Amino acid sequence: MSQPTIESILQEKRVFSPSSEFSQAAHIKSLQEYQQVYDRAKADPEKFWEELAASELHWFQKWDKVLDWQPPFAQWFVGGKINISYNCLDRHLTTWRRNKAALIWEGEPGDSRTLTYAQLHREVCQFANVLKQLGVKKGDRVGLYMPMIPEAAIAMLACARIGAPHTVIFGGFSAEALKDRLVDAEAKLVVTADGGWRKDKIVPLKEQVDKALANNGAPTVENVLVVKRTAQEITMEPGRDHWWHDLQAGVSGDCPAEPMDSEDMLFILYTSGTTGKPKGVVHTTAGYNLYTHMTLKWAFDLKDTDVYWCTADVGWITGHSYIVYGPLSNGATTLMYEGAPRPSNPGCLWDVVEKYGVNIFYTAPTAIRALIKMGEEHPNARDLSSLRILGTVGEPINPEAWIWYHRIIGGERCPIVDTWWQTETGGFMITPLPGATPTKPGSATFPFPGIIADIVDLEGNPVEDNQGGYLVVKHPWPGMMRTVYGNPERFRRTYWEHIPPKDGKYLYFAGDGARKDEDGYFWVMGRVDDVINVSGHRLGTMEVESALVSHPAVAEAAVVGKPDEVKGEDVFAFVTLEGSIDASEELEKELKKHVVGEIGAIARPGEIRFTDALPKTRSGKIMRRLLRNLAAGEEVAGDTSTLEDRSVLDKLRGGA
Ligand code: 7RM
Repeated sequence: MSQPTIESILQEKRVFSPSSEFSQAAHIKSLQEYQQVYDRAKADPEKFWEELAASELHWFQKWDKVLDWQPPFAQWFVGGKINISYNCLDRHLTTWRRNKAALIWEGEPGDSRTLTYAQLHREVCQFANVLKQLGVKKGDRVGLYMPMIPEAAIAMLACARIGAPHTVIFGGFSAEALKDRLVDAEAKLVVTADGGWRKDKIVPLKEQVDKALANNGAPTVENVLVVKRTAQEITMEPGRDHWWHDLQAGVSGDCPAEPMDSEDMLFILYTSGTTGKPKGVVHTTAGYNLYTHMTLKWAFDLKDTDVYWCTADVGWITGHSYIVYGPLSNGATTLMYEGAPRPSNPGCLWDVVEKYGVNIFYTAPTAIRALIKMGEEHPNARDLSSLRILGTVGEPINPEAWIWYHRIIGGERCPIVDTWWQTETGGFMITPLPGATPTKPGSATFPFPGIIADIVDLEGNPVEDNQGGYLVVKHPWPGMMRTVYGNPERFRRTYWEHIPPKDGKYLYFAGDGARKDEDGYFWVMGRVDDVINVSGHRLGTMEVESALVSHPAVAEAAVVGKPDEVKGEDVFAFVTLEGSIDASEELEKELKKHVVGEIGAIARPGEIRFTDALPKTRSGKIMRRLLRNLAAGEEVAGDTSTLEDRSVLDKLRGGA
């Protein structure tokens, strides 16, 4: 029941419509209204976004031009001056929201904290002043390697306030991966914590930072700020390392937001691709602010009274757009949770829903599948009646998980909002609007207003309904990534030339395969490149292969995704060893550990199969399709005539 199969999806014919009470109270109230808004946006996207920019955001100075499109490089709201931290904080202080909960934090073990807009504003201003005191200036990059604590959001907003782009590095990444990202971003300062809670264990974040910076590993980093969270023993390097609470104490809470150009860089976030090292996805200020604001408002039908909870980690785009910036820009109450369901506490999510009366809940299919396994007695034993909308993101959701979510968590009354989007897109691209869109389990339904999406072949020609093809976007949108940090050519190649532009018309290539059904519903099938999706996290097979071959015992490695009931896909590695070295269980363990050290626990191979040779074509290309079949325990399908040495395949099968 892991990944939806084509068969299960083609058979999926159920349609779920919102109740009329729900629709009447929603921002967008009917499919007809969605159609009207969509058509208006399509007819004149610039006018559509311009009107929303004027009515929804605060500007220090208005723009001169809505869109400057020099394919594939876009600039939105050119000439405008804006600050996203102002839009997330200051502008709410002059309204009744001043004393509204901005951030509710539920920590481990049993800690909690609520910050009102006024309190969050003060903390952000103070921390912005701390950054300034340490010499951080507009344009300097700041690395954040944080647990899920309020200080993560505070640090992001403080960076945005002074115009220092942040780069958040997920706390599950290894010291090696952290170092690579700090080096690529040329970070001047790192914010971290002594440790963080992950399930029932402490993750030694500061120790990883020490490792990353050892031997001048990231030479641009001058200072490290450390939040005291878990209070275990750590070493502080005099002159370089400072406690957050020491510097925050006594610093002024007055720090006016810097008026930023619309196109000033807001953040870099690294994500995996087909080739090479992870790419630094660059997002800029105004377009990202507007896009995350509008998509959250309409797709989650956000109301001022809602308690909104997204379970992602701030280390991923979902945490950036939909824990921090989107909700706070809307003046919402956003909940941040440090914990995770685990055998010792299988009902913890539902305790949080009950404790705070959560109204909107947003999580990933992999989490839903893990919760199904834990048993419905846990949600059934809690009062979940506050919930009114349920969201999902990260991978295609299998209809079985969709139905369970709808029935057991949503009590059959909550619309399911299946949001298709990417780190690169900044915000939701294909998503139901819960008061308007009849949903089909497994389909992300229709494009958001202003988004022109299609399914095409490799030449860019639209394919017939229900024919599989490549998911593309045909017009720039405000939340789109602007470039790959330091590598505009890679940006052009990866996203805009994979399907060659025709008559000057550029198509954004998402890297996903999809189809559109006879009713125009989009069904995203998954990646069509060498990216695997492990528990909703993107991982380049080549990254894992590089990690494996950096071990002295490994000669060659090929990594594929193996279907997994809970994770969606698991990492499966085929490895050939250096001449004199023998395969052993011990070596398998050591290699797994090595990958964790190079990348992080999310990349740990579930299985490593040692082999004498890898199946290759006559031109030397590894035939991954065959390896995927083998990993899945399937018959090797399709054409094998290009295989150079057929005995390799027989041997690999023998090992199965
Ligand atoms: C937000 C996020 C992006 C990739 C994307 C897809 C897959 C995400 C859905 C989905 C089907 C969805 N950013 N994906 N959401 N596939 N339905 N609702 O996940 O950059 O980390 O990953 O995730 O393959 O290309 S991401």
